[in-house]
Amino acid sequence: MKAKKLLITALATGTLAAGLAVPAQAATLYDNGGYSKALGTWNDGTTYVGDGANDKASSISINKRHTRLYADANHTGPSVYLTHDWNDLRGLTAGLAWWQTWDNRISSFSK
Ligand SMILES: [Ca+2]
Repeated sequence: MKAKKLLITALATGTLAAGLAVPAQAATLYDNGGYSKALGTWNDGTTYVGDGANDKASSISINKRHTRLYADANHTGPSVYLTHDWNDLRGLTAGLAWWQTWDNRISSFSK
């Protein structure tokens, strides 16, 4: 009886869904900054985001899952480990040469 009450409480507050439902998808890419014009959503093991999204992302949301981004397909090339969303990838330079940014550069993801 007590367990049932806890379950109902959890459902009512949304904590059960948040605690158990691990998102299947890791990252959503957007063509523009500010999470505008979604290109698609991909999971952690994506080896290539496809021609429609390759080298186009200007902002990214990672659904609270840490994600490594790669400049090239198949998890190759320069990479950066993200721990939070970025609303303007022009401001992210880690892992690249000093004159480069992650704007219009992402090609694949891993965990
Ligand atoms: Ca873009």
